[in-house]
Amino acid sequence: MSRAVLSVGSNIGDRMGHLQGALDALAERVDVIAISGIFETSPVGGPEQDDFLNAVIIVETTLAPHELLELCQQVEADRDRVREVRWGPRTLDVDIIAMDGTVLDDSALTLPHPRAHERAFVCVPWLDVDADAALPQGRIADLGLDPRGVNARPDLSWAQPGG
Ligand code: A4P
Ligand code: MG
Repeated sequence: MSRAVLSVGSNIGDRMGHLQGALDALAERVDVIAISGIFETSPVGGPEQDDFLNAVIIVETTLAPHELLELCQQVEADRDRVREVRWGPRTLDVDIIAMDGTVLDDSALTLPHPRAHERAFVCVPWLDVDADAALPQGRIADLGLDPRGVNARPDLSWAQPGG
């Protein structure tokens, strides 16, 4: 079994519905170990676009890294994800942030995710589920990321997967 850290984000349409849909679909194929709270985040990079909802989901799986990527992309496609602009608006983005200590860099998959350590919209939710979260760049809690633009939304909550 490998443990993987997944980042989910949405900034089009029923954002919470898309994140919940991602959780439900993932839970059918992998073991969900922990889920962060929901965060409202200012867009980073890309064109002018609406705020995102972001969260982190920790899973355990026997899938190989590329199989997990394929699952993430299937889950995105099921939420009508259309790839138009890099870093542009999306119904659902599911990225693999890290998978145990796996280091990998090919045309389809880079692990750990090469931009995760500089992104508060990934790291703040990750710390919310795992205070000891770490990347090769160091402990996330020690990276000194600027948390501005990343705000907890305690009014939003997950439903039990499949419930
Ligand atoms: N790919 C390589 N490594 C990975 C990985 N570890 N996980 C490849 C997932 N995919 C990986 O991704 C492009 C290609 O990256 C895929 O075909 C896959 O083979 P994509 O999802 O089609 O496009 P993208 O998400 O626009 O590109 P990218 O480079 O993954 O974007 P980022 O860096 O993830 O940024 N601002 C806020 N507030 N919240 C967000 O969630 N997201 C982004 C996307 C930008 N700004 C944001 C947010
Ligand atoms: Mg992506």
